[in-house]
Amino acid sequence: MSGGLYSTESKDFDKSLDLTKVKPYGDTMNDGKVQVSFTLPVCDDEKGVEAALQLAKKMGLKNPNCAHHGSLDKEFTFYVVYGSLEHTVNYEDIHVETVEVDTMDMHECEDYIKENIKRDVVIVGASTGTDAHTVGIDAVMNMKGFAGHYGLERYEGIEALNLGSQVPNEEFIQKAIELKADVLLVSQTVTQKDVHIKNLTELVELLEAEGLRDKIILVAGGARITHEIAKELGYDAGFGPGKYADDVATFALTEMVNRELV
Ligand code: B12
Repeated sequence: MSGGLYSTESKDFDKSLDLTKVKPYGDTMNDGKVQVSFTLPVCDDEKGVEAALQLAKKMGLKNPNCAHHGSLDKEFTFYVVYGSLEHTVNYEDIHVETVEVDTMDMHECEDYIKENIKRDVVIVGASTGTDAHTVGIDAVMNMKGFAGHYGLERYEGIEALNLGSQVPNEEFIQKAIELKADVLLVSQTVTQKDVHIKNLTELVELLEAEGLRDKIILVAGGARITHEIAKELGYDAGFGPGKYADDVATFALTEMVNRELV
Protein backbone atom coordinates (compact mmCIF):
# COMPACT_ATOMS: atom_id res chain seq x y z
CA MET A 1 0.00 0.00 0.00
CA SER A 2 1.35 3.41 -0.87
CA GLY A 3 0.15 7.00 -0.73
CA GLY A 4 -2.15 6.30 2.27
CA LEU A 5 -2.60 8.49 5.33
CA TYR A 6 0.65 7.29 6.91
CA SER A 7 2.68 7.03 3.73
CA THR A 8 6.21 8.34 3.96
CA GLU A 9 6.30 8.99 0.22
CA SER A 10 6.78 12.65 -0.59
CA LYS A 11 6.37 12.78 -4.32
CA ASP A 12 4.37 16.02 -4.10
CA PHE A 13 7.13 17.89 -2.31
CA ASP A 14 9.41 20.22 -4.19
CA LYS A 15 12.78 18.53 -4.52
CA SER A 16 14.25 20.78 -7.18
CA LEU A 17 17.56 22.53 -6.49
CA ASP A 18 18.43 25.58 -8.58
CA LEU A 19 21.71 27.09 -7.33
CA THR A 20 20.98 30.33 -9.16
CA LYS A 21 17.93 30.79 -6.91
CA VAL A 22 18.88 29.42 -3.51
CA LYS A 23 16.60 29.97 -0.54
CA PRO A 24 16.54 28.57 3.01
CA TYR A 25 15.37 25.04 3.77
CA GLY A 26 13.18 24.09 6.72
CA ASP A 27 11.04 20.98 6.11
CA THR A 28 11.14 20.65 2.34
CA MET A 29 13.32 22.05 -0.43
CA ASN A 30 12.62 25.69 -1.33
CA ASP A 31 10.11 26.22 1.49
CA GLY A 32 12.18 29.25 2.58
CA LYS A 33 11.61 28.62 6.29
CA VAL A 34 13.64 30.87 8.62
CA GLN A 35 13.44 32.04 12.20
CA VAL A 36 14.48 35.54 13.23
CA SER A 37 14.73 37.12 16.64
CA PHE A 38 14.79 40.76 17.60
CA THR A 39 13.83 43.23 20.31
CA LEU A 40 11.38 46.12 19.92
CA PRO A 41 11.22 49.12 22.25
CA VAL A 42 7.52 48.52 23.04
CA CYS A 43 5.55 46.75 25.79
CA ASP A 44 4.67 43.08 25.54
CA ASP A 45 1.07 43.02 24.23
CA GLU A 46 -0.95 42.17 21.09
CA LYS A 47 -0.06 45.46 19.43
CA GLY A 48 3.65 44.68 19.85
CA VAL A 49 3.18 41.23 18.31
CA GLU A 50 1.42 42.79 15.32
CA ALA A 51 4.33 45.25 14.94
CA ALA A 52 6.77 42.33 14.94
CA LEU A 53 4.73 40.48 12.28
CA GLN A 54 4.52 43.58 10.09
CA LEU A 55 8.28 44.04 10.32
CA ALA A 56 8.79 40.36 9.43
CA LYS A 57 6.66 40.84 6.30
CA LYS A 58 8.79 43.86 5.38
CA MET A 59 11.89 41.64 5.73
CA GLY A 60 10.41 39.38 3.05
CA LEU A 61 8.81 36.70 5.26
CA LYS A 62 5.54 35.24 3.99
CA ASN A 63 2.96 34.04 6.54
CA PRO A 64 5.02 35.05 9.58
CA ASN A 65 4.13 33.47 12.88
CA CYS A 66 5.25 34.87 16.23
CA ALA A 67 6.67 31.77 17.92
CA HIS A 68 7.68 33.57 21.09
CA HIS A 69 7.43 36.99 22.72
CA GLY A 70 8.60 37.95 26.16
CA SER A 71 9.05 41.22 27.99
CA LEU A 72 12.62 42.26 28.78
CA ASP A 73 11.26 45.07 30.95
CA LYS A 74 8.22 47.35 30.81
CA GLU A 75 9.16 48.94 27.51
CA PHE A 76 11.22 46.33 25.66
CA THR A 77 10.00 43.02 24.22
CA PHE A 78 11.88 40.15 22.61
CA TYR A 79 10.28 38.36 19.62
CA VAL A 80 11.00 35.14 17.77
CA VAL A 81 9.24 35.07 14.41
CA TYR A 82 9.03 32.13 12.02
CA GLY A 83 8.10 32.41 8.34
CA SER A 84 8.95 31.67 4.72
CA LEU A 85 11.57 33.85 3.11
CA GLU A 86 10.59 34.97 -0.35
CA HIS A 87 14.04 36.17 -1.48
CA THR A 88 16.62 34.02 -3.23
CA VAL A 89 20.31 34.46 -4.04
CA ASN A 90 22.39 33.32 -6.99
CA TYR A 91 24.89 30.98 -5.36
CA GLU A 92 26.68 30.42 -8.69
CA ASP A 93 27.56 34.13 -8.86
CA ILE A 94 29.12 34.36 -5.39
CA HIS A 95 32.88 34.85 -5.11
CA VAL A 96 34.48 35.06 -1.68
CA GLU A 97 38.08 35.96 -1.04
CA THR A 98 39.60 33.37 1.30
CA VAL A 99 43.06 32.53 2.59
CA GLU A 100 44.29 29.95 0.10
CA VAL A 101 46.69 27.66 1.91
CA ASP A 102 46.49 23.97 2.75
CA THR A 103 46.63 24.05 6.53
CA MET A 104 49.56 22.16 8.05
CA ASP A 105 49.10 20.73 11.56
CA MET A 106 51.34 21.78 14.44
CA HIS A 107 54.05 19.18 13.72
CA GLU A 108 54.07 19.97 10.01
CA CYS A 109 54.46 23.66 10.86
CA GLU A 110 57.37 22.82 13.16
CA ASP A 111 59.06 20.80 10.38
CA TYR A 112 58.38 23.64 7.94
CA ILE A 113 60.17 26.10 10.25
CA LYS A 114 63.18 23.76 10.61
CA GLU A 115 63.46 23.22 6.86
CA ASN A 116 62.61 26.65 5.51
CA ILE A 117 63.18 29.30 8.17
CA LYS A 118 65.88 27.72 10.32
CA ARG A 119 65.35 30.05 13.29
CA ASP A 120 62.65 30.86 15.82
CA VAL A 121 59.71 32.86 14.50
CA VAL A 122 58.49 35.63 16.81
CA ILE A 123 54.73 36.15 16.92
CA VAL A 124 53.22 38.94 19.03
CA GLY A 125 49.46 39.15 19.53
CA ALA A 126 46.97 41.40 21.27
CA SER A 127 43.41 42.52 21.42
CA THR A 128 43.99 46.17 20.66
CA GLY A 129 42.44 49.57 21.28
CA THR A 130 39.48 49.55 23.66
CA ASP A 131 38.65 45.91 22.90
CA ALA A 132 38.51 43.86 26.11
CA HIS A 133 37.73 40.47 24.50
CA THR A 134 40.57 38.03 25.10
CA VAL A 135 39.04 34.63 24.37
CA GLY A 136 39.62 34.79 20.59
CA ILE A 137 43.30 35.73 20.74
CA ASP A 138 43.81 33.27 23.63
CA ALA A 139 42.25 30.52 21.50
CA VAL A 140 44.89 31.11 18.84
CA MET A 141 47.88 31.75 21.09
CA ASN A 142 47.51 29.98 24.44
CA MET A 143 49.40 26.73 25.03
CA LYS A 144 46.22 24.69 25.49
CA GLY A 145 44.61 26.08 22.33
CA PHE A 146 40.98 25.73 21.38
CA ALA A 147 38.64 23.07 19.99
CA GLY A 148 41.39 20.46 19.74
CA HIS A 149 43.92 22.77 18.07
CA TYR A 150 46.97 23.59 20.20
CA GLY A 151 47.82 27.28 20.44
CA LEU A 152 50.97 28.91 19.05
CA GLU A 153 52.70 28.95 22.46
CA ARG A 154 53.03 25.16 22.15
CA TYR A 155 54.74 25.22 18.73
CA GLU A 156 58.43 24.37 18.71
CA GLY A 157 60.18 27.07 16.72
CA ILE A 158 57.61 29.75 17.53
CA GLU A 159 58.14 32.33 20.26
CA ALA A 160 54.61 33.52 20.95
CA LEU A 161 53.80 36.48 23.17
CA ASN A 162 50.20 37.37 23.94
CA LEU A 163 49.97 40.92 25.30
CA GLY A 164 46.33 40.53 26.37
CA SER A 165 43.56 43.04 25.79
CA GLN A 166 43.06 46.81 25.51
CA VAL A 167 46.59 47.23 24.21
CA PRO A 168 47.09 50.65 22.55
CA ASN A 169 48.43 50.41 18.98
CA GLU A 170 51.55 52.42 19.93
CA GLU A 171 52.39 50.02 22.77
CA PHE A 172 51.79 47.04 20.48
CA ILE A 173 54.24 48.41 17.93
CA GLN A 174 56.86 49.21 20.58
CA LYS A 175 56.69 45.60 21.79
CA ALA A 176 56.94 44.36 18.19
CA ILE A 177 60.11 46.41 17.67
CA GLU A 178 61.61 45.35 21.00
CA LEU A 179 61.01 41.64 20.31
CA LYS A 180 61.85 41.86 16.58
CA ALA A 181 58.46 40.39 15.74
CA ASP A 182 58.02 38.56 12.44
CA VAL A 183 54.25 38.34 12.75
CA LEU A 184 51.65 40.54 14.46
CA LEU A 185 48.24 39.11 15.39
CA VAL A 186 45.51 41.64 16.10
CA SER A 187 42.18 40.62 17.58
CA GLN A 188 39.09 42.81 17.20
CA THR A 189 35.78 41.56 18.51
CA VAL A 190 33.76 44.72 18.98
CA THR A 191 32.61 46.11 15.62
CA GLN A 192 29.93 48.49 16.90
CA LYS A 193 30.08 51.87 15.19
CA ASP A 194 32.93 50.47 13.02
CA VAL A 195 35.40 50.93 15.89
CA HIS A 196 37.43 47.99 14.53
CA ILE A 197 37.95 49.72 11.19
CA LYS A 198 39.31 52.86 12.83
CA ASN A 199 41.57 50.87 15.11
CA LEU A 200 42.85 48.41 12.51
CA THR A 201 43.52 51.23 10.05
CA GLU A 202 45.42 53.25 12.65
CA LEU A 203 47.72 50.29 13.30
CA VAL A 204 48.57 49.97 9.60
CA GLU A 205 49.28 53.71 9.40
CA LEU A 206 51.56 53.59 12.45
CA LEU A 207 53.44 50.58 11.06
CA GLU A 208 53.88 52.37 7.76
CA ALA A 209 55.16 55.47 9.56
CA GLU A 210 57.73 53.29 11.35
CA GLY A 211 58.75 51.74 8.01
CA LEU A 212 57.74 48.32 9.36
CA ARG A 213 54.68 47.36 7.38
CA ASP A 214 56.56 45.49 4.60
CA LYS A 215 58.84 43.72 7.05
CA ILE A 216 56.04 42.17 9.09
CA ILE A 217 53.25 39.67 8.47
CA LEU A 218 50.13 41.42 9.70
CA VAL A 219 47.09 39.31 10.53
CA ALA A 220 43.71 40.35 11.92
CA GLY A 221 41.07 38.14 13.51
CA GLY A 222 37.76 38.17 15.31
CA ALA A 223 34.19 37.00 15.09
CA ARG A 224 33.28 39.49 12.37
CA ILE A 225 36.64 39.75 10.63
CA THR A 226 36.79 38.18 7.17
CA HIS A 227 39.80 37.76 4.92
CA GLU A 228 38.19 40.25 2.55
CA ILE A 229 37.76 42.97 5.19
CA ALA A 230 41.30 42.41 6.47
CA LYS A 231 42.77 42.73 2.97
CA GLU A 232 40.77 45.90 2.33
CA LEU A 233 42.20 47.43 5.50
CA GLY A 234 45.80 46.67 4.50
CA TYR A 235 46.34 43.37 6.35
CA ASP A 236 47.90 40.24 4.87
CA ALA A 237 45.07 38.01 6.05
CA GLY A 238 41.98 37.85 8.23
CA PHE A 239 40.62 34.88 10.19
CA GLY A 240 37.21 34.47 11.83
CA PRO A 241 35.29 31.71 13.60
CA GLY A 242 36.28 28.17 12.64
CA LYS A 243 39.92 29.14 12.16
CA TYR A 244 42.61 28.06 14.58
CA ALA A 245 46.30 28.35 15.40
CA ASP A 246 47.31 25.88 12.69
CA ASP A 247 45.51 27.92 9.99
CA VAL A 248 47.21 31.10 11.21
CA ALA A 249 50.64 29.49 11.58
CA THR A 250 50.48 27.92 8.12
CA PHE A 251 49.59 31.22 6.53
CA ALA A 252 52.18 33.26 8.45
CA LEU A 253 55.06 30.82 7.92
CA THR A 254 54.45 30.28 4.20
CA GLU A 255 53.93 34.03 3.71
CA MET A 256 57.28 34.72 5.43
CA VAL A 257 59.01 32.33 3.05
CA ASN A 258 57.17 33.56 -0.05
CA ARG A 259 58.02 37.17 0.77
CA GLU A 260 61.59 36.24 1.65
CA LEU A 261 61.26 37.56 5.20
CA VAL A 262 63.22 34.67 6.72
C1 B12 B 1 32.70 36.81 26.51
C2 B12 B 1 32.16 38.11 25.95
C3 B12 B 1 32.47 39.30 26.61
C4 B12 B 1 33.38 39.34 27.84
C5 B12 B 1 34.84 39.24 27.37
C6 B12 B 1 35.70 38.55 28.40
C7 B12 B 1 37.02 38.19 27.83
N1 B12 B 1 37.95 38.06 28.74
O1 B12 B 1 37.20 38.02 26.64
C8 B12 B 1 33.01 40.75 28.43
C9 B12 B 1 31.91 40.57 29.47
C10 B12 B 1 34.17 41.50 29.07
C11 B12 B 1 32.42 41.45 27.23
C12 B12 B 1 32.33 42.82 27.15
C13 B12 B 1 31.70 43.47 26.10
N2 B12 B 1 31.10 42.92 25.05
CO1 B12 B 1 31.18 41.02 24.64
N3 B12 B 1 30.90 39.21 24.26
C14 B12 B 1 31.35 38.12 24.78
C15 B12 B 1 30.76 36.91 24.02
C16 B12 B 1 29.65 36.33 24.91
C17 B12 B 1 31.73 35.77 23.68
C18 B12 B 1 32.98 36.19 22.88
C19 B12 B 1 33.92 35.01 22.89
O2 B12 B 1 34.66 34.83 23.84
N4 B12 B 1 33.87 34.15 21.84
C20 B12 B 1 34.66 32.91 21.75
C21 B12 B 1 35.90 33.08 20.87
C22 B12 B 1 36.70 31.78 20.87
O3 B12 B 1 35.45 33.33 19.57
P1 B12 B 1 36.06 34.48 18.65
O4 B12 B 1 36.35 35.68 19.42
O5 B12 B 1 35.22 34.61 17.43
O6 B12 B 1 37.49 33.86 18.22
C23 B12 B 1 37.66 32.93 17.16
C24 B12 B 1 37.82 33.58 15.79
O7 B12 B 1 37.09 34.76 15.59
C25 B12 B 1 39.31 33.76 15.65
N5 B12 B 1 39.95 34.93 16.20
C26 B12 B 1 39.56 35.79 17.15
N6 B12 B 1 40.49 36.72 17.35
C27 B12 B 1 41.51 36.46 16.51
C28 B12 B 1 42.70 37.12 16.28
C29 B12 B 1 43.57 36.64 15.32
C30 B12 B 1 44.83 37.36 15.05
C31 B12 B 1 43.24 35.49 14.57
C32 B12 B 1 44.16 35.00 13.56
C33 B12 B 1 42.04 34.83 14.79
C34 B12 B 1 41.19 35.32 15.76
O8 B12 B 1 39.84 32.65 16.33
C35 B12 B 1 38.99 32.24 17.41
C36 B12 B 1 38.90 30.73 17.34
O9 B12 B 1 38.28 30.30 16.15
C37 B12 B 1 30.21 37.57 22.72
C38 B12 B 1 28.93 36.95 22.16
C39 B12 B 1 29.21 35.69 21.40
N7 B12 B 1 28.53 34.64 21.77
O10 B12 B 1 30.06 35.71 20.49
C40 B12 B 1 29.95 39.01 23.19
C41 B12 B 1 30.09 40.14 22.19
C42 B12 B 1 31.33 39.91 21.36
N8 B12 B 1 30.26 41.30 23.04
C43 B12 B 1 29.69 42.36 22.57
C44 B12 B 1 29.67 43.63 23.20
C45 B12 B 1 28.84 44.70 22.52
C46 B12 B 1 30.38 43.87 24.36
C47 B12 B 1 30.44 45.20 25.12
C48 B12 B 1 30.60 46.45 24.26
C49 B12 B 1 29.17 45.26 25.98
C50 B12 B 1 28.99 46.57 26.72
N9 B12 B 1 28.06 47.35 26.26
O11 B12 B 1 29.70 46.80 27.65
C51 B12 B 1 31.64 44.96 26.04
C52 B12 B 1 32.91 45.50 25.37
C53 B12 B 1 33.99 45.69 26.31
C54 B12 B 1 35.20 46.14 25.56
N10 B12 B 1 35.72 47.29 25.95
O12 B12 B 1 35.65 45.47 24.63
C55 B12 B 1 29.00 42.09 21.25
C56 B12 B 1 29.79 42.65 20.06
C57 B12 B 1 28.84 43.21 19.02
C58 B12 B 1 29.61 43.89 17.95
N11 B12 B 1 29.33 43.50 16.73
O13 B12 B 1 30.40 44.75 18.17
C59 B12 B 1 28.84 40.53 21.30
C60 B12 B 1 28.81 39.84 19.92
C61 B12 B 1 27.54 40.26 22.09
C62 B12 B 1 26.30 40.73 21.34
N12 B12 B 1 25.59 39.86 20.66
O14 B12 B 1 25.96 41.88 21.39
N13 B12 B 1 32.05 40.55 26.28
